[in-house]
Amino acid sequence: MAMFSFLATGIKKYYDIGETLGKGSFAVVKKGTPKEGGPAVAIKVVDKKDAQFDEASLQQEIMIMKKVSHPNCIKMHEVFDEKLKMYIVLELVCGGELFDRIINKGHYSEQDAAHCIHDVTGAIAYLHSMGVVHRDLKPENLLYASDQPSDSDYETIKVADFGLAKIVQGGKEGDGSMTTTCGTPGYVAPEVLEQNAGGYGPEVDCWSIGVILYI
Ligand code: PIT
Repeated sequence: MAMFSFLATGIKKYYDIGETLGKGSFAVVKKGTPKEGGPAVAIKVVDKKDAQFDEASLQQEIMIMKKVSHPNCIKMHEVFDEKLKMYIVLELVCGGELFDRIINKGHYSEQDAAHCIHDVTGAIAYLHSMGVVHRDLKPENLLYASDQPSDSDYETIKVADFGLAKIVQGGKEGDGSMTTTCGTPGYVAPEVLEQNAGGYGPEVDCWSIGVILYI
């Protein structure tokens, strides 16, 4: 059973914060090493003084991540809410983004693509069953678990960045539908871009998975 602590201060008492791993939505993600020993973590650092900072949407992201427990989704461990910064302690993965893997590999086989999409559809089916729509699926938000792939075992992918995720009730029907235009051009479903239409539902994630599969 997962436990979450929301500590008011003092992440530096518990973790050494190291190198930058990447950039999420409106934040930087750094490597963290627990002072008391134990496995390293990823720490999403959000600057509350940043013009982009939106307390309500960060609280929503944290609320969603608290519920998420799936082998193909990055897990949240704990949150440190300090005066100037919010620190979200996350599961560490070291394999880098799918985006870079496709670029660097030169070739990306159908088998690689099948494994990748298997993991992503598993994660998204789970999220949808919980009423969570990701809304920003793209190769930059799909992370390889390991940078030391073994030959026997295929490489696990994990979905990251729940910064645009939203909870919907009852799929696309009724008041559960969404109207906010968001996401990343190129991966976003047409109905998300059609602002005057009748809203959209969880299937917008399936559109993005289709574009990712094609790439
Ligand atoms: C890692 C390694 C890495 C990036 C991340 C995690 C980012 C994860 C993440 C970012 C978010 C979010 C959830 C997870 O909402 O290079 O282990 O903005």
